[in-house]
Amino acid sequence: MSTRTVFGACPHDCPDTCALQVTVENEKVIKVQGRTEHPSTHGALCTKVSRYPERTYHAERLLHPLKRVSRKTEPPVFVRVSWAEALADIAARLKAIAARDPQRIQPYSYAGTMGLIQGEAMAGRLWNALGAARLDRTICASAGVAALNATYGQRLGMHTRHFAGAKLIIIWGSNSIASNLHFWTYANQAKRDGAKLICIDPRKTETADKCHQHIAVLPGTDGALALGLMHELIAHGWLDQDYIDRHVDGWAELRAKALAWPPERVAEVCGISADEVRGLARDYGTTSPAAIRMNYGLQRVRGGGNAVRLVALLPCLTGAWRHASGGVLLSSSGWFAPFKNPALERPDLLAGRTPRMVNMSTIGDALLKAEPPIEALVVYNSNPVAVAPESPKVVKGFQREDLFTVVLEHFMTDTADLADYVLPATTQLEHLDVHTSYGHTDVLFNHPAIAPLGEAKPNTQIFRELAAAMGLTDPAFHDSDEQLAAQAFTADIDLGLLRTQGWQSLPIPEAPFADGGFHTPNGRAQAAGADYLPNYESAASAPELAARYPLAMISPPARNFLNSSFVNVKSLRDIEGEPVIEMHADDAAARGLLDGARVAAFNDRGRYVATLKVSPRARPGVVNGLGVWWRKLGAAGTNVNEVTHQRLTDMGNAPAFYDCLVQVELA
Ligand SMILES: Nc1nc2c(c(=O)[nH]1)N[C@H]1C(S)=C(S)[C@@H](COP(=O)(O)OP(=O)(O)OC[C@H]3O[C@@H](n4cnc5c(=O)[nH]c(N)nc54)[C@H](O)[C@@H]3O)O[C@H]1N2
Ligand SMILES: Nc1nc2c(c(=O)[nH]1)N[C@H]1C(S)=C(S)[C@@H](COP(=O)(O)OP(=O)(O)OC[C@H]3O[C@@H](n4cnc5c(=O)[nH]c(N)nc54)[C@H](O)[C@@H]3O)O[C@H]1N2
Ligand code: SF4
Ligand SMILES: [Mo]
Repeated sequence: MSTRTVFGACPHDCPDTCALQVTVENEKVIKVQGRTEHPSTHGALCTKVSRYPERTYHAERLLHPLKRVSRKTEPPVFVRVSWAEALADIAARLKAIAARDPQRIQPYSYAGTMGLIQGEAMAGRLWNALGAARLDRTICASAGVAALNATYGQRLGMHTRHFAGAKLIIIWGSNSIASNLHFWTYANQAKRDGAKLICIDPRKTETADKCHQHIAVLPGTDGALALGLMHELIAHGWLDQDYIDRHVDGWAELRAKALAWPPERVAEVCGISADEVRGLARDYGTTSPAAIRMNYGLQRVRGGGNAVRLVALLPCLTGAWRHASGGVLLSSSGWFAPFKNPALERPDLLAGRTPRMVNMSTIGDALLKAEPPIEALVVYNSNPVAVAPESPKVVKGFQREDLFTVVLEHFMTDTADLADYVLPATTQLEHLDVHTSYGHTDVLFNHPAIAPLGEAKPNTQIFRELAAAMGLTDPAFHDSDEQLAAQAFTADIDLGLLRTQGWQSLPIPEAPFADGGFHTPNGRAQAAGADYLPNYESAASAPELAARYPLAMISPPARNFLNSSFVNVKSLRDIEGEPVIEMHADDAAARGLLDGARVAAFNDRGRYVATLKVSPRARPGVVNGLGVWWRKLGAAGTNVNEVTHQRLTDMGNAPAFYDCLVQVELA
């Protein structure tokens, strides 16, 4: 019997980017564990990824290319074809479109793997060489990214590990226990050392359960709460005027806005009490060091970018940045920017062309209305039919008979069901990759642990072979995955060390903004322009709509899924049980709905069927539709994106998933 251990990195869209240790016995992976030596993730994995072998060896893994033989509006029927046949046919179809207008070819990808190599390294080269349409990758974080760029010049923040030394931690728009486990370890350490933990979230999450206080704001009102905190900081003299004078531009303007937000007004808009506003301001104004773990939950609404700006400015006003354990963290990804090679995807192959850009968050409308039309769609690392907003339109777009769709996947997802060709891709255990992180500041290496299963190929290899089949001969398409990895970073990253140790930590200052030095052109934080914006859909901004659809619905992730990944892993699906809508007892009673009833959340866009859970996790007026189920594994072939809309956030053109009104009735 031969046993070996291989070092890897978790590929999933999660801030933690864990270092993995994979045990292979007789060429089969028998265990995936965390690496205790890796300081940032210290050997602990989440439940999902400890089940990685179950996902990889799943009986339904795609192992051969498949070609569709049924109509798009009929139940999917596929036949097995050879790689040679699939690639020749796909190449011919794409070449014919490219000869007319390459912008009618639309790539669609996101973060199924966060790896730089299996992400865009080779795919980007193909799209650039063809002059295919570009994709605005906005579906998750771009409102927050735009907000941080506008405020601080870059996506930068505190070190996760320094949360352990804070005396106050505000967890703002994040269910960290579910979605950022390794941050939670540090928060818990601070708690044991006497820190106060406060959670700001419409839902009483598992994380809220473990904090000293939970403030259940209405969705999309965080900007108003931040302005109210500023009001109190001003009124009580809790400002660090020296820090503001030296490091903040636009304070006079923001100060004037904040003065219009006394606690009573904030309380009314946010659906909380004025005392909660006052108490939170007192805690924040008088505790040091004070740290804010902001996350993406609060930016998925119309005013999400502005809300992030306002929250991000709070540590400038109290001077919390002076301490290593003070400040704010939304994303650490900007720290990697100087270490990444901008030429990896070979933008030079565009040769001066600027193809049109399509926003992935409005793919439903784009497929139905774009001019010139999208004629071909190549999807990899994403499951848009399940995860993109307003899925009735996304489905309709994918069902166009005149659309040629190729999907690279591990499984027959809702998206693969609507493809013309499905191509089997390798998992993280079968391919090489390198990773950055948006939680910590380490680069990681992933060695392949086993050979590809069946006829699966890495994304890179599929795009290499497709380029060859299309007659593209640039040497850029000959680089191996090893060579791509060697090109991913600047010389400051020691690839040799990365391969043997598995990770390399970036050299980052401990208290990065203790003396200002933000990454804006003048080094000062920018406060001008930030303001509260009400939701598209709320009683205040759309009273007629709210009369018909009086419940705000948010759709945060379920703990045991990762977006729509793992929904088909039975042991994890069994923990989640079934799609649920959580509702407060008062709202259920007002509708005569009982716990366990099969209900539908609906609005003018669609109807999402799920099981009602009458639960104190929901506040009055807000229902929680935990996401993101595969439609075909959900109830009545639906998921929560049946009812979300395609309007975009104030900054970053992101979806406003959590800015959504519905009514709920018996299904
Ligand atoms: N287990 C698990 N982990 C994940 C994921 C997953 O699907 N499952 N997804 C990964 C991905 S892609 C991402 S982007 C990150 C996301 O990481 P986070 O942004 O930390 O995501 P969540 O944990 O869902 O936290 C969002 C929280 O925001 C709350 N929320 C919703 N609307 C509002 C609002 O208007 N204001 C405030 N204050 N809170 C609001 C929700 O109830 C939810 O608890 O997590 C990653 N990690
Ligand atoms: N209503 C609602 N909708 C949401 C959200 C929400 O909170 N509420 N969250 C949003 C967020 S934050 C995000 S990030 C998006 C996520 O949306 P996506 O990035 O589409 O994420 P997943 O649903 O996990 O789908 C990723 C797919 O990539 C595949 N994959 C993984 N690795 C590889 C690989 O190496 N090669 C290939 N070819 N495929 C691979 C997986 O099998 C999986 O099917 O969803 C968004 N949608
Ligand atoms: S999903 Fe997140 S917590 Fe789970 S193993 Fe991957 S990086 Fe770690
Ligand atoms: Mo995300």
